[in-house]
Amino acid sequence: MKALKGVRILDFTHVQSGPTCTQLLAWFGADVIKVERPGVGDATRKQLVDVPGVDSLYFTMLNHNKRSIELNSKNETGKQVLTRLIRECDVLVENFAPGALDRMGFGWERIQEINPRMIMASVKGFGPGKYEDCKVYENVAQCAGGSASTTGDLDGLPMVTGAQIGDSGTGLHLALGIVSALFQREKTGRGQKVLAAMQDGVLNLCRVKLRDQQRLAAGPLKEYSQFGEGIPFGDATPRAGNDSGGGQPGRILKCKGWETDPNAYTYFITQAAVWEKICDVIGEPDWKAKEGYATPPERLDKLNEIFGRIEEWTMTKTKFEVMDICNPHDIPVGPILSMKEIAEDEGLRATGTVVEVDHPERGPYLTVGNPVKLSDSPSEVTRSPLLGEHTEEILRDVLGYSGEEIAQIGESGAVGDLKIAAE
Ligand code: CAO
Repeated sequence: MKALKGVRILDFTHVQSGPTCTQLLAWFGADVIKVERPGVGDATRKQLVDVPGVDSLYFTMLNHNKRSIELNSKNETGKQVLTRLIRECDVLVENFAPGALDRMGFGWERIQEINPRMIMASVKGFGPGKYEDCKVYENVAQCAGGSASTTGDLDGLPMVTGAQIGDSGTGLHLALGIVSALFQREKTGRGQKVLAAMQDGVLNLCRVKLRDQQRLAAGPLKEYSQFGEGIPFGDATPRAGNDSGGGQPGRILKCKGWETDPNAYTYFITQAAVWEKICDVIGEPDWKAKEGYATPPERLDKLNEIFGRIEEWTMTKTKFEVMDICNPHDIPVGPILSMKEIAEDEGLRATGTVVEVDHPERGPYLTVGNPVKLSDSPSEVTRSPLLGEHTEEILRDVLGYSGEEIAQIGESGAVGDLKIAAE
């Protein structure tokens, strides 16, 4: 029994944002039917190819637990099949460029006519307004959502982050909207439109920076390193390097081996509540009561010196030793883990967060499993579908077409080459 058992998703998504959303729904037990252009499919199947001739990791890692139907939604027979699919499904998820669904003839009004219970969920780059017609990719959203202007060094360029907060982040937001709409439909019997704009999703994840924008009106942001260094603030939330986003000073510090290992670093937070323990651990017990060091406000103009001293200590330890020593004292530290270390992490394998999946064409590969664990609805990760692998199965089992009808649909050019002969 899975949480979303019985929910059928018509997955019209491509690239990353939409597929992230429908993959999550599939992990929670929804039947996700991915609609792909015959012979072409999701563009990511052929992007960043590491093994020639097989689906890329870009595609496989975003499309687990789904079924694939090849369907030309611009072909007349294809439109008839799509109409039947809309009737049979609970949710249509799409992240086409603005207006693409309308051009296909399947705008919101038409969808409601076909199935008033249908929930239509979309990712778009921007919400309604000046930029609503723009096509948008990850880094555009990071820039427009306030992330890039607040990320990076104070004297450096705005910076994008490796976490795909625009694509995968918005997919997550959309999934929550869909589940909420399904819950509401239980009471109203009606579907509704769900929109997650990438700019909005990124801004939601950057809300502490909008908090700081407003705090600026009351004076400089004292927890930012630039305050202690005497650098004046401008009129917008500045970039803060590796300062922590909360009220407690934090930095990334070198650990043993940093000269040759680009990830031999730890994050270290001088949490006020454990200041005395930090002093003991780094061998500066006098700082506990010393004037100018004893309270957080006094320390603000000495953060470079304090972190310099802590770093002298962390450089004598590996990042894991720092963790082992500091954790029992509740001193917040975190090793900078490389993707190699994460891929090899036994603990992440044990929880199903990192999973090895077998693929008939590419063989075994690693992926990220469901990061949200439900005690009553465990997720198993099954491989992504080959292009059109389930076309006939869906036409027959979901839509009830006979073998003869399936053959006719095949001949119409609406579905690409059928993988299995009609009955
Ligand atoms: N059968 C027939 N036609 C199909 C089809 C199918 N099964 N599936 C898609 N198409 C058509 C669409 O109808 C569209 O045709 P028109 O332009 O004639 O209306 C066309 O394929 C291309 O769709 P698109 O414009 O969405 O694709 P693109 O590669 O040009 O743009 C993207 C990609 C991501 C920039 C754009 O889709 C977009 O802005 N999406 C919203 C924001 C978003 O999700 N961005 C995240 C991208 S990374 O996750």
